[in-house]
Amino acid sequence: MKITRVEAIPFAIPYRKPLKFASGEVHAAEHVLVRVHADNGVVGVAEAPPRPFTYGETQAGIVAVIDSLFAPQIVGLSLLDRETVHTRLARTIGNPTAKSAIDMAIWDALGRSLDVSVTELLGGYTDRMRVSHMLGFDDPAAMVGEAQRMRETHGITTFKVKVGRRPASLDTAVVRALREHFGDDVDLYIDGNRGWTAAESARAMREMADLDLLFAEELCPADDVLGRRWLVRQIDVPFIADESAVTSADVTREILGGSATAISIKTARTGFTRSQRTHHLAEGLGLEVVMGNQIDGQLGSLCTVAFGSAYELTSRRPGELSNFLDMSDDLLTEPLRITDGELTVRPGAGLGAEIDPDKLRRYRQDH
Ligand code: MUC
Ligand code: MG
Repeated sequence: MKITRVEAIPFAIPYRKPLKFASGEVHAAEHVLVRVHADNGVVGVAEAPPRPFTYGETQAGIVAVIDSLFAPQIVGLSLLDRETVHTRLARTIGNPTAKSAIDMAIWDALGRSLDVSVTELLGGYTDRMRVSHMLGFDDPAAMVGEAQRMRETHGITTFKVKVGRRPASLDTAVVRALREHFGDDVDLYIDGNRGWTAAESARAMREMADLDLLFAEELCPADDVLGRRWLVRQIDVPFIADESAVTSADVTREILGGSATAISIKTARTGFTRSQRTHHLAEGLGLEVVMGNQIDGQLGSLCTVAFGSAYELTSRRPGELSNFLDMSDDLLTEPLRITDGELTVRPGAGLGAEIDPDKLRRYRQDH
C-alpha cells in the first residue's frame, strides 16, 4: 500500500446560479481533483476548492504546491502512514484545502484497499445526515422561493441564511420573510462571513430576537477581538466560529477567549485526519458542532457526509451538504441525491465515488 503518485488536476464547472455572501461570491467550481495512486493498483480521490477570500489559496497555487512540494514529500510512504503524511505537509504553512484533499484521497485509497468505507474507518456511527441548505444573497422573495423549492424537491427543512450586508435590514427582512412563510416548520440560522461590526451584529440580533434562530456564525471578524467577545457574551444562541477557527489551535484560542461557543468542521479545509482532532477537541470542550460546506462539489460533499456520519456529535445537527445542487454538472458517475432531507454515505469501499472519465475530460483545464 505504498503511495506511488499524486495527481492534481484543475477543472472548472459553471454554477447555474452564483452563490453570494459577505466575503465573496462563487460563479464556477474552479476546483482541483486530487488522485493518490498506490502500488496495489488502488486510486483514492478528493477535491480541493480554492477559496482566496477565506484562505488565500488559488487553483493554480493548489496545483503548484501539490506538484512541487507535497507529492515529492509523500511518494513512497504507506497509505497507513497518515501521521507522517500530516507531519510532512505541516512543514508548509497554510494551503489548507490542498493538504486536506491529499489527506482525504489517502483515506479513500485506504478504505478501498481494506474494502471498508471511510465512515466505518473513522467511527461508523451512522450512514446518513440531515441536510441544511445555504441561502446566498438575494431579495426576500427569491430566497423564500429557493427555500420552498428545496423543501419541496429535497425535503430540506433547515436553512442557513447568509447575512452581513449593509444596511442590515436587507438581511433581517429575509430572515423575517422566511419565518413568516414557513412558521415553525423550518430551522433557521445565520452566517455573516465577518460582514458586520460587533455593534451592527448586536443590533441585528436584537431585531431578530423573535425569529427563533438556531445559531449565529461569524457575524463580525474574530480579529476585532474585544468587540467579538462583547457580542458573543450577549447573544443567547450558540455563536459558531467558522473561518476564524480552522485548526485545533484556532478552536482552542477562539473558544477559550470567548470569541465563539460552537464550531464548524469543514473537511475541505481540515481533511479527515485534522477534522478528527477538531472533533475530539470539541467533544472534550462540550461544543456544538455543525458540519460546514466550503462550497463543495459532489465529491467534497461526499467527504463531508462521510466524516459527519462517523460520529454522534457531528451527525447530531443537519450538515451543510447541498451547495452542489447549484452547479450545472459534476464529475461523479453516479450523482449524489438528497432525499427526504437526508444525504447518505455511499455503500462500499472508501468514499464510494467514481469519477466519470468523459466529464473529467470535458471540464479539466490542464490540456
Ligand atoms: C460558509 O459557511 O461561510 C462561504 C465562505 C466560506 O469560506 O465558506 C462558505 C460558506
Ligand atoms: Mg461560514
